[in-house]
Amino acid sequence: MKMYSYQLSNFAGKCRVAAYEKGLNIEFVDPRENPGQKEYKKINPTGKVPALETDDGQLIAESEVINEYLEDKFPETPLLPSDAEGKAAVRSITRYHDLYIDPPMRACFPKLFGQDLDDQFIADKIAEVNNNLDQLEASISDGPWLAGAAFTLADAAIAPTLFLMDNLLPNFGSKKPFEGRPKLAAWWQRIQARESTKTVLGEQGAALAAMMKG
Ligand SMILES: N[C@@H](CCC(=O)N[C@@H](CS)C(=O)NCC(=O)O)C(=O)O
Repeated sequence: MKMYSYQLSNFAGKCRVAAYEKGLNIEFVDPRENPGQKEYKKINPTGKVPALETDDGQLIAESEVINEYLEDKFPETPLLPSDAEGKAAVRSITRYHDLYIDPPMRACFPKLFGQDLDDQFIADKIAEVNNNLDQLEASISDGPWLAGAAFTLADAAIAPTLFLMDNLLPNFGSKKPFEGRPKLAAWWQRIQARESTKTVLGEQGAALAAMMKG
């Protein structure tokens, strides 16, 4: 299998966490280098990462669809509980991530690349980010993992995004994401010690350092 991925991308990061957890043999490719963005759009019209090319040549886009596919195809190391209620609890976190947690953070990114965004716009988005993080803090389990005793797709989804928030939010005048959120802060310690997430956070860190260097 081949996965189109950027090292810094939080969406690609959540799929790399799942792939590393499951010990899968996947070739990771940056589509800006190979096959190049123009050709990549012929394979994946949105041009976004991640996308997974299966061994049969099917292209699967959208990070959560990819992770659910990996879970269906390689269930030996499960990242979803076996019962319907447990699955729903994990999926409510992954969906909350995609629909609510990521978008207001992402809306601020153009400012990092020199785009002149209105101060009030940034302030509103940062307020939304912090409100959503408060809601996440209120809804997660007491641990050790976000949805309870087992590491799941919920942890895979949230960790790479919180890496970006931890490193980038202060640029927008926000407090750090773990400040005043004890459950998330304790979880973050565990995330940094776990092999799959430690690896992905390291990959994101190297890519961020390279980007900042210019
Ligand atoms: N809903 C998509 C979002 C993917 C996404 O926004 N990827 C970003 C990187 S984090 C991207 O490829 N941006 C480049 C672009 O939009 O051209 C998913 O879950 O996979």
